[in-house]
Amino acid sequence: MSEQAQSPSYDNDNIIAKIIRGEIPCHKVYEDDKTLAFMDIMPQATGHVLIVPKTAAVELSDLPIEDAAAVMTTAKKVMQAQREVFNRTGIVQLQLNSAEAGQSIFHYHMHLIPTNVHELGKH
Ligand code: DGP
Repeated sequence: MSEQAQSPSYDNDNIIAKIIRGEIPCHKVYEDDKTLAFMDIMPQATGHVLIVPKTAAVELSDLPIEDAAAVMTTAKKVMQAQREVFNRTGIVQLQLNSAEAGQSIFHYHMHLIPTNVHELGKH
């Protein structure tokens, strides 16, 4: 994992850092040099995917713009695949910044959830 732009509060032992290093298994759906996409272990809907940058960033404010661009590029690929595989157009894109917002793993991650926003939390 890149050490660039590391937040002072970044914990190298967070779950996503371990997944990126291969220390915790995941159901990978896409990977390139800057990003990884994998199935959420507690899906809010069928096909719930998490997209993460490989650089150490706690949240959006820590994420270098080139890594943010890479996350968005991967998100567009994953969203297209979700639409084809699950035959639905509605995909919720969600990303929480800080514990106050409900973030529970402190490595930046974007949720792509094939659902209606009003159905979130009801699964
Ligand atoms: P957030 O609340 O935005 O910080 O989302 C954290 C998500 O991470 C939550 O939807 C559940 C998911 N998650 C937690 N532990 C694991 C894990 O070990 N593997 C996978 N694939 N997902 C996990």
